[in-house]
Amino acid sequence: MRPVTKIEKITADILDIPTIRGHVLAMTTMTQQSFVLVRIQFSDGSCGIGEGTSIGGLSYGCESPESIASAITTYIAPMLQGQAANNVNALITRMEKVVKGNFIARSAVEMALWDGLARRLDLSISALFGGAQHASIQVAWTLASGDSARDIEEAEEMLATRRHRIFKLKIGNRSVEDDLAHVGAIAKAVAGRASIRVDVNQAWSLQQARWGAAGLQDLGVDLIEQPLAAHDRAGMAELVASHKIAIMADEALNGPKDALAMAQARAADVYAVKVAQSGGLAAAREVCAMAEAAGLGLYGGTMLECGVGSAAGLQLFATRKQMQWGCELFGPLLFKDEILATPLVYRDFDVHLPAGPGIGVELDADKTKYYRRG
Ligand code: MUC
Ligand code: MG
Repeated sequence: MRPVTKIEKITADILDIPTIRGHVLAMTTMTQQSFVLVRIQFSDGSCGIGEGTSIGGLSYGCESPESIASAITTYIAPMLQGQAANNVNALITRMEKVVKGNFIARSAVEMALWDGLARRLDLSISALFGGAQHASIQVAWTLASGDSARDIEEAEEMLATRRHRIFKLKIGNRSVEDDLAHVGAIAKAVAGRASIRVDVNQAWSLQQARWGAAGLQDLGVDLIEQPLAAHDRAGMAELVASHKIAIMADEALNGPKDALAMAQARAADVYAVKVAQSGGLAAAREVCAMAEAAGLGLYGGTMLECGVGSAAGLQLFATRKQMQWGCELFGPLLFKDEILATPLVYRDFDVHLPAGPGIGVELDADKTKYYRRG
């Protein structure tokens, strides 16, 4: 009889990498990103890697890089070390029982568990999840330099190099009037050549959103992401019912229960599904299924992860029948350096599913060491 493979050791390291330019969001301006990299060693000599990343310290959500790393090393690792490794579902239940909240921390560990299992089976995660239905997915780029002329220049470069033709504009930091002027200038410059969408990151009141949605619709913008506070389902439902422009939920979706409630409230046309925000790959798969069952569109979201988390998201999104709105797994392109041995491929407006087992990517050991905090 083969010995049972056990979880031997779980580590979590914070890596800090500068961004290629300031990334201006409604709640913060990013000049670097901090990733939590999880590595699991198993008793048969196999390994698994995972990533848990948020945005702007504690300004985006209620987990920070430090809290993610600490939840993993202090609570999750001691509880999982020594456990049988192959029943990932049982390990997810164990984590849920002992650690409340901390979705990103649990997601990072779960990712490494799936990665390890898939590698042992010599399968990709998409194969383990039933099979990929897409070899690549159209990938958006976020224009968020804070300056309209620079954003237009960036968009032109992305179109010319066939890297992106979906642009998401970060707004909500200025008045609605100023934001409409900014979006209008970019939409006019690339009219007929790109899809323009905006992400308000919860910054608008319902009154601002009524006005903003009408203005954006007139400018030919395709979609508005999370215009209102995450909890305001009734407000989102009003926008869905009264405007033709698509309304997408992002921060409102923290796992399958939110996905069900948002669908029941008809509070979105599209779900931005984020693996970390959903609480892991398995929960994110359920969020996708709820959107599909409710007839909503799917979009593969990002917490601006490096190649590890981005590849994991891609493995999941590739298994869905349709990703109508594409994805935004461009994280690795926003940073000054790459920590994968072989970077993800961005070509002809798509990000391509890597071929290897597990998440499909390997770390560059020197780079990982170089950017490790402390
Ligand atoms: C968000 O809210 O969607 C995704 C892309 C980007 O530029 O910021 C993130 C966060
Ligand atoms: Mg968003």
